[in-house]
Amino acid sequence: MESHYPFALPPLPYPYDTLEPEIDAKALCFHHDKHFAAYVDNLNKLLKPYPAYHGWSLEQLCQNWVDLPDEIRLGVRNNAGGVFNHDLYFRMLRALPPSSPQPPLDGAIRRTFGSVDDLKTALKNAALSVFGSGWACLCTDRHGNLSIQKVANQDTVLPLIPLLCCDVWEHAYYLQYQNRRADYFDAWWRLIDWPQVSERYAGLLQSRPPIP
Ligand code: MN3
Repeated sequence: MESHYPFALPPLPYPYDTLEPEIDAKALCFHHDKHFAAYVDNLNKLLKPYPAYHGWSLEQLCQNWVDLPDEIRLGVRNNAGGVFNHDLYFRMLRALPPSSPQPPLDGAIRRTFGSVDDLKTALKNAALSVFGSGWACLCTDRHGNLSIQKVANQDTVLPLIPLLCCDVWEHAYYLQYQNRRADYFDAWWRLIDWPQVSERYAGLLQSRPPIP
């Protein structure tokens, strides 16, 4: 992602049919090219008349929207969050075959949840219990402590760092799975790019500030 305004839609990092049959090309195309694109466009439109905020990073906009003028505050909260969440969502998926977490993430998952299957159960419970639209995320803090968080709408888990986020807005699955959110979750789980999630975790650990 660009670090500040004007934001651009990141291209889908794989062809539209890569994730079939778990997520079909039509559903993926709508989700990326229409929904994700709309968050990017709306965010730019909101910020355009406010050059004072053109230097703000996406993370700053997501976390400090309360400091924005009244008339764009809610819009920026929703659309900056939508950009942030979707950017990670699409980047952390890949074509089958299924992969598995790598060190040091695998050890952190065992210590925190018991096993990868236990993590799946916990994350699935979170995804299924989001009321209405939102996200279920595997997160880490700056010290590498893992947790599962749910957020509503397009809020983000910041200042926690999301490693992986499951979009449970109906637009993410209704075209293909209708009301079957659990089936969509299972399909999404098979598409997780664990090597990339693991690399993200390892990278965050390496750049963490020293514990005072
Ligand atoms: Mn979505």
